[in-house]
Amino acid sequence: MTSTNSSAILSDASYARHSLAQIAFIRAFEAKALALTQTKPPSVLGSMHFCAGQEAVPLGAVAGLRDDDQIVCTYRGHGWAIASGLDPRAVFAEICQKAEGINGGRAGSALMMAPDTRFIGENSIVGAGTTIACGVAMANLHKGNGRVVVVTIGDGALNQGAVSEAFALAAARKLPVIFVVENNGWSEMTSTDDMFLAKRLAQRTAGYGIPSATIHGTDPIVVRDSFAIAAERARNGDGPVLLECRVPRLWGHYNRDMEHYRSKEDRRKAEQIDPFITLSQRMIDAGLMTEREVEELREEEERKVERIADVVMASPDPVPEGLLDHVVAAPTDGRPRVTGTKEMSFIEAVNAALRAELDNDEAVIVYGEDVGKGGGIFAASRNLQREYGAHRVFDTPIAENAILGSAVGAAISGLKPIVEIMWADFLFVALDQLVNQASNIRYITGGKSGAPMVVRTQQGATPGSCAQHSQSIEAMLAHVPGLKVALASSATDAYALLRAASADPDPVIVIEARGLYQVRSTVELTEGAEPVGKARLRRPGKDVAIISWGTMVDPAEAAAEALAEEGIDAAVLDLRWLNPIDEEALAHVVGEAGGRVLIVHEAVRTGGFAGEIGFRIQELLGERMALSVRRLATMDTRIPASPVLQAAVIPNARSIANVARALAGKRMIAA
Ligand SMILES: Cc1ncc(C[n+]2csc(CCOP(=O)(O)OP(=O)(O)O)c2C)c(N)n1
Repeated sequence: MTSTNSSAILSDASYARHSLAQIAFIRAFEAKALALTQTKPPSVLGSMHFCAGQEAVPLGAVAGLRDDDQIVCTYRGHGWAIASGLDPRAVFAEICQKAEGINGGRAGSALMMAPDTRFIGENSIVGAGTTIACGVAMANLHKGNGRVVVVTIGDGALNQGAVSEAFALAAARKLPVIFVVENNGWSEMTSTDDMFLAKRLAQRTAGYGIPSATIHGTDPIVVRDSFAIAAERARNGDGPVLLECRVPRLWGHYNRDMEHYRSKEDRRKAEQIDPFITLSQRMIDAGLMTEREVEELREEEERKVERIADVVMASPDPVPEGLLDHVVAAPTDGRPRVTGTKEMSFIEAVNAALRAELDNDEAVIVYGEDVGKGGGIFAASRNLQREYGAHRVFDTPIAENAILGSAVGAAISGLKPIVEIMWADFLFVALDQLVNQASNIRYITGGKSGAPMVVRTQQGATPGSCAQHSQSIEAMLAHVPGLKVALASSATDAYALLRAASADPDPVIVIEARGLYQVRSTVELTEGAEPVGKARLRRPGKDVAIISWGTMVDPAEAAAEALAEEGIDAAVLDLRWLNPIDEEALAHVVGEAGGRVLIVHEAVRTGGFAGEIGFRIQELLGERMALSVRRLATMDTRIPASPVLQAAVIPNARSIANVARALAGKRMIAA
């Protein structure tokens, strides 16, 4: 472990003095914030996580970095935000959830973001920032701008899967990332010693080939110089570094922590290495400051904080007007120009759409497991690496959180990642990056930033596919505000929807149908893309409307054809988008069919999206006409591998026709 001796401070006197003032400022800043949560009643509500004792890490790090290097940090990020150069008043206002806060009160203390600056943001999901930082670094490499990304985690976060995935991706792609472990000896209420056998946590990355060091995080000179060395290495193309910064946790885990689990002795030891005390003592010992000057410096910084707090607390709270703005971007109304048509299979259409996007925009990158050299296990990206280069089309470690998290980071940074998650079932090991991360960027930043990324995946049962490779999961994704979800039911739409997703400024998940990959249809090749959220009427009809998406659209159409032979006129609407929902198309097709509607999906019944669509129809039309709404879905069961068993639980053209016939029969009786 490295530390400087007292004499080193003489040659760095002005930096040391500046650091002491910054530590005093951040300490006073947080003490004031803490006090505001402790008034009766509290002046500020909610949790706050303070960096008291850890201040020298952010300020030292920033001193060792280039001015445009970026920061991704944790919920314990007040010090990082201030050291990054954000206006302390705007930071304080955000902590107090005020309108003038950097996120207008949408983030609060633990999720501040400003990706349009060098401060990418905090993260309240332990470890999640690490894969996002990888994506920011990927964008830096892509642009060749020489920027380095610093991502901080606590010691406990080292045990998160996402962090291991970030190490793997950063190592595989030699990303310019500095991983920082702020080891304060505690993870919430659990002592670090109880969770690790290793005495130096920095050893963790040895197996990844990532060099590391353990340093005194209380010494701003050591921190600055260590970061400068790590940054130079990363900037030179030598890949990531990990710095374990040993720091004391002077206060509780958060503002209401009574620390009943912590011994007095442990707290006393922490106080002994308080960076304000140790640094000021060294300044005094070196004859650079007197005790009185130290005291005056501290009082001066406290006065600055008091002035900020007074202004902030007198400033207005956010207003509910505009509350729903920036959940997603405002809808667009683009019209693609058809440049030709071609008959192709579903998977060829995906390949053609990827190719069009790569041609269109240098910012498009395509990656995932086996996506690069191998061209994807279903050949979606076949030949693309050869044609567009390994810097734009590449393989990743088997690390779904790293794939999605890096896509978030790259998207925040101006790239357009189109990533593949091989099977929809695998999304579950990494959902955090969609549900907690991608979905929040636009909302929290009030539209200043977004995460324009596309996630391609495929789902559904095919003969022999096991229960972990056959689920239909669209409802779980469509439930999340901030995410958009499309399902393609043909080659035609595989192309159109992927192009639409790529043109959209928000995170979009395009769910393909593996069972249809070899099915051919005529694809309209286009310049530009249609806007998101448009359904496609496969067939008009007056007697009953069948609404479906993905794999069930073809069976619905086959059912409608069979019913036509019986004299029943059934409409088929391919909804295509579950979020946003095309309400106009929905209301129209149901209205035309006299309110008789059948919703069909391959996903299981309970919690399936038919429930949402049925209620939406009720809300849209319930006061205007009598409605008769039915649904047909896979039974509430695990999906068996045997094709015989699969056929017994999944809807098909015959079962769809049966329910639709019964619905249409009602009309005939009424007539
Ligand atoms: C994925 C996840 N799991 C658990 C939590 C709850 N939690 C918040 S902070 C924390 C402790 C983290 O400890 P450490 O990584 O050492 O960082 P420190 O808080 O000490 O800075 C826990 C368990 C969370 N926010 N996210």
